Amino acid sequence: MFRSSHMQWMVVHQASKKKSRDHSVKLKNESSWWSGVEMGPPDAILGVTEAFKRDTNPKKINLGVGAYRDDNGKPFVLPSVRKAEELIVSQKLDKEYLPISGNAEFCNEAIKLALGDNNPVLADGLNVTVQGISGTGALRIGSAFLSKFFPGPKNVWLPSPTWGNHVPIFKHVNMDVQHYRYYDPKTYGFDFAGALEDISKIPEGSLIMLHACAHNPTGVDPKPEQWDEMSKVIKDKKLLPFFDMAYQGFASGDIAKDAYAVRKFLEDGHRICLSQSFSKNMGLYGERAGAFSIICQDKDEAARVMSQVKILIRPLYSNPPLHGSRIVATILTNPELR
Ligand code: IK2
Repeated sequence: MFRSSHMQWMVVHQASKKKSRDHSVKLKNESSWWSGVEMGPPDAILGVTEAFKRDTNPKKINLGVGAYRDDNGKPFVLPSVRKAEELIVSQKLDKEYLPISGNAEFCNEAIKLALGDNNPVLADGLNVTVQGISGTGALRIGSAFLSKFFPGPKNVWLPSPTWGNHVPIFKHVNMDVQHYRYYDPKTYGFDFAGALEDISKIPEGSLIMLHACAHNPTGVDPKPEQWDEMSKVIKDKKLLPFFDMAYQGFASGDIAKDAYAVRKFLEDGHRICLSQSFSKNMGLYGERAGAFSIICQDKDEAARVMSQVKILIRPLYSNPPLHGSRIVATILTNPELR
């Protein structure tokens, strides 16, 4: 049944393809569709990797994107990841599509890692968590949702400086990008007073982006008591905090310590957005394993938000990739690998 209607479609499609081939021959002779496309600059971070690959100097070192290397400077895959892959392959799992929202076990484990297993938010079913195409994809889902549904001003306040990709991610969804002071070059530390002063001037009901830990590019994080203070000011201003957690475990070596800000803000009653990446803490860069979460007021709201997030994802990439999510879920549910 499927075959015959599919074959019919093929016949019609082949005929129309021939027509469009004739058309493209004509176009080539006249002018190109893309003659007006200007050369763009290489990406500030990934462009360094491209230049590194082209460079023939034997002493070259790639100081662009951060990724695990062995003592010979070669890419390093964590033994726990290798073991997880062996376990996955040995199960001879199928390759069916994941749901739009991704691998449910992965989503569940990801959000538990961020919030802590016993967080009441999870027990109450207040989280909407979907798998993203790693941290960047999670941020893209978040920015798309916020640009469509955030009731506050259509701008986002980012720390200065911030990860270079934050700016285009929000600009792509037509949100204005503003900055609050973060790094103090005089002390090489966190500009606590400057950050608080700027945050206290952000218009009420706005969106603020916070690096949960291991701030990129400075590596400078607020201390727990500074987070406490920031949580108060952000609450007073009724801002929506969007945490980008791309390095859980990297700042202190302790998953829980690095989640301090996220957990504290929830404890203080904030409803947050959260993007997570497993590129760095599991060294899964190319597997693109990440998650995006929104913490809602109640279960009913969570169901409505989930329905809209899925509507946004479906025409973007339909559903996320399997393998990386299986690796993460295997590691997080296996005490030895974890
Ligand atoms: N958010 C922050 C703050 C990051 O530093 C990164 C990863 N940065 O390094 C890789 C790069 O520059 O592309 C991300 C999000 C996104 O991480 P990923 O999409 O690799 O999971």
